[in-house]
Amino acid sequence: MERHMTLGEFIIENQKDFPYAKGELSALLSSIKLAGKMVNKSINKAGLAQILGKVGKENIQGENQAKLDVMANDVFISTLKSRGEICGIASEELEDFVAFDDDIHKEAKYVVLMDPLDGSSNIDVDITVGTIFSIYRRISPEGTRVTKEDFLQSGENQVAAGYLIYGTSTILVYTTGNGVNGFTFDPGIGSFFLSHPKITFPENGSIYSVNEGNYIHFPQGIKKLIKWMQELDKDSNRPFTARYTGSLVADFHRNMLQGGLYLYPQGSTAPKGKLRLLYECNPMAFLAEQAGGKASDGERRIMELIPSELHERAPFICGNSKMVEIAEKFIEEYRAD
Ligand code: P6P
Repeated sequence: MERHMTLGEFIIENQKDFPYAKGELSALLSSIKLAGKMVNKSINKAGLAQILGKVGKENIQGENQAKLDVMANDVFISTLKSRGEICGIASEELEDFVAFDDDIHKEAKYVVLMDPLDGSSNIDVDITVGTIFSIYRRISPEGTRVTKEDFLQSGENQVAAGYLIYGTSTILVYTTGNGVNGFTFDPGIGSFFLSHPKITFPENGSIYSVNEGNYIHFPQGIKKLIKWMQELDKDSNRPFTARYTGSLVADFHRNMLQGGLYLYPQGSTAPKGKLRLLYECNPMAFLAEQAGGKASDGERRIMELIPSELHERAPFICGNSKMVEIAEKFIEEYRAD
């Protein structure tokens, strides 16, 4: 019986796409795969932690969430460090970047930026969460200590980006600039198998994902866009369907497969939106563009933004190209309001 290719086989087969790489990127992607398996195992037991820890709501909820955020962060840092392919890591969970100062790691070519457990507040209600990562080549000289500038690169410089979605099944989705592919984890075998080859956004979409609880704070153009999406117009397949989980990875994954638009706009309470440019917007933007979609801050292409600090935020509009372009037109038309 024909079987699907494993993630490991796929990485090796596509290593030829990197003439200058001598397998380091492949080894790094494999370490992300291993860390994802370890985090997946802990998340699947999170419910048990709640049952075992029946000593009071705040203890379980707060400690459990804190533990899982920190657990995921520690697992990825230790697992990625152990392969020796990166000279440092920046994480949404940590105020500053982590430099690996020994001689072996200082020679490494790559840095990783990650959100180790995105949407973790959903864990206590058993809703899908994810891990998001970006890989860049360092710009500081090999053999020296990694610097903040190695992490403050525009998204265009990403060598690879992806996410793990811990949902009804666990899927690793990534790109190295040659399209987007998804691999589903088979816990019985302990391997990821190619399940979503060459993912592309459908040309049209009719899903939109936004926290409408923030509606009164949105710019006029976003308000007008939301009302436009809710109007009846059979020719443009409206009204659209609203789907919002509070987990970027889950909303992005569904919208990429079925066609949709994710919005986290700026608002009076969040002047630059909520999502972090480095750990959420850039990796998802790379994936979106590789899947034939777009990602902007409402005016500019996300991957062209030049970060000035590790935790800076950006308004984020991402999905089918057509839907992103419609959103940008509404923003432009009502900019003065
Ligand atoms: P809100 C999770 O905290 C996150 O960063 C994304 O995964 C998610 O889409 C968004 O924030 C949810 O934010 O303000 O709607 O709860």
